[in-house]
Amino acid sequence: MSEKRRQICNALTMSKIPVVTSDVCALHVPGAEIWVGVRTPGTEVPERLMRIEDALRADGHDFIPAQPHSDEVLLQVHDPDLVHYLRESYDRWIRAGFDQDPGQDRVVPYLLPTPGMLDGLSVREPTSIHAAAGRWCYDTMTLVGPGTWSAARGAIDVTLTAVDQVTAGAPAAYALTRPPGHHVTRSAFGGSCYLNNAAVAAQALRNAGHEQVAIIDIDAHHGNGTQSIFYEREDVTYGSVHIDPGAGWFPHYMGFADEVGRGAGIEANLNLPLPPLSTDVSWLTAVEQLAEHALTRGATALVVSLGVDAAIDDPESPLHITAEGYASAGGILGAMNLPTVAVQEGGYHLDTLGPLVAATLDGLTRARSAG
Ligand code: SP5
Ligand code: ZN
Repeated sequence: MSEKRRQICNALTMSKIPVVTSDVCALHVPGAEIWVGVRTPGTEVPERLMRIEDALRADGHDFIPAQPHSDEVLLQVHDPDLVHYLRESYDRWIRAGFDQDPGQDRVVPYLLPTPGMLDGLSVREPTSIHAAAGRWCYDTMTLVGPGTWSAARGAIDVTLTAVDQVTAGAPAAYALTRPPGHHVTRSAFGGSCYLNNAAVAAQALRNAGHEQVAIIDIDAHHGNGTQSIFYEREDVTYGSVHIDPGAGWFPHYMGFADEVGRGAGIEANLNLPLPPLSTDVSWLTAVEQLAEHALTRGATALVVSLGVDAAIDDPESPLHITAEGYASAGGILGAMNLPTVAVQEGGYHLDTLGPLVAATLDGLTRARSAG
């Protein structure tokens, strides 16, 4: 086919990836992050949603409202007690009067039952909410406010609706999720995340009959929660390119190259940490390696943890990826030609995050159509 004819053909067949949204995702207002003990403005703000939505509307995407889904898949990837805690914690905090005395309007941990503290004893379920705050959350940056549960649970509905699109035959769907999810393990949340949207997407695709599902995580940070949920499983591969935790970056304790999976999950996990100031070429080489790893493992469906905080202007990471880099990453992922669910993770530079997501989705669609 001539290049001209191919372009015309693409224009006719190329439809924009459908975007699933829910208004409730805007209800989570972090209020602050307690960072080294100081109350700082949070960066994972509701406006992120509007900025992404605006860019995708301008680009001509179709929008689909999220449909309610049961807790079934959610409880396959998370401890029911974590889910129960998140549902109730804000109301318990207010009932205990912490908003009045000492005047803290968000749920914030003060005591963390670390392995060193417990010294082999199993963790007891604390009776008070201010102790429970450290039982389920592993940092002081991820506060629970009045709309947090609704938004986090709404993001699960957004995710599962995107999965439904793909299992019904759409080549790809994008879940405009907020809050993000990839830092949440089976039973602990943190890193501005409350429920693991990407893990829920992967599990739902498994339930729909895909024998091998790949998660590729291009958020600037290592998705320690997703890695951990699937670490011993051979049916879900997790691959991530991210800022090197060994260079002093969140999540600090996980995301190293020697974490390859455990037991049946050995070799299903691939971490590609990059040094600060890395640019497009090394980042895209890593994305290619992740795609190859997933295909070699026999993946028949793909979940993309689409964070755009590796971008050069982003305040939360020192990676220097351009919009063209994101478009090329979309191209690499699209060329895998698998049914694909992309879920939004991080990305905090309000002026560029919409165009970055749009560029990635555009790259994804073009590569598929050209295939
Ligand atoms: C989903 C996601 O991208 N989570 C990122 C969590 C990492 N947050 C680390 C925050 C470190 C402190 N931020 C203070 C910002 C001061 N410029
Ligand atoms: Zn991130």
